[in-house]
Amino acid sequence: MDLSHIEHIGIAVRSIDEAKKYYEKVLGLECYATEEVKDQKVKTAFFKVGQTKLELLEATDPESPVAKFIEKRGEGIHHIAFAVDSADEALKSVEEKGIKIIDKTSRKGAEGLDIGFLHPKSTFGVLTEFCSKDN
Ligand code: CMX
Repeated sequence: MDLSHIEHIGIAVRSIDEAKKYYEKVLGLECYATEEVKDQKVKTAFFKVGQTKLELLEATDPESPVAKFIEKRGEGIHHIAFAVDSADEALKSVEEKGIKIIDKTSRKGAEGLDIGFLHPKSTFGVLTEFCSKDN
């Protein structure tokens, strides 16, 4: 498995419209895409800083993982996503090493990437995602 870079950092917010003002007007970043990921019950907004993206996440349903996260911990960093050659192979590889995974196989995430999550209880408290482009 080779992690090439941090693909994005996911940030849970109550309102993308509100949070966007900070990223755009204070930090001077540009929101280059917004997308709803129905499967994950979230709306997303993307910014680029170098080759790393920031992904703002707003829940679209009270049962969304992001809604539960905000209820428990408040707004803030929700997950870190690593770019890999194959999310499926990376998930398999860490599971073989005893890490608890959330997704046995990858699913489709924002920007058409194949994504899969590792459980934060197995990764020192950091919800971790692998992302890869369709092979
Ligand atoms: N980072 C770190 N710890 C987290 C966490 C996060 N993002 N979300 C939950 N936890 C912690 C909880 O605080 C809890 O800890 P304690 O037991 O110490 O209180 C523990 O994990 C288990 O939490 P839980 O409430 O029992 O379980 P949840 O129902 O909240 O589920 C998780 C947690 C990670 C399994 C679930 O959020 C999940 O499957 N996440 C993956 C999918 C996802 O997050 N999608 C949204 C982003 C989609 C995208 O980027 O497109």
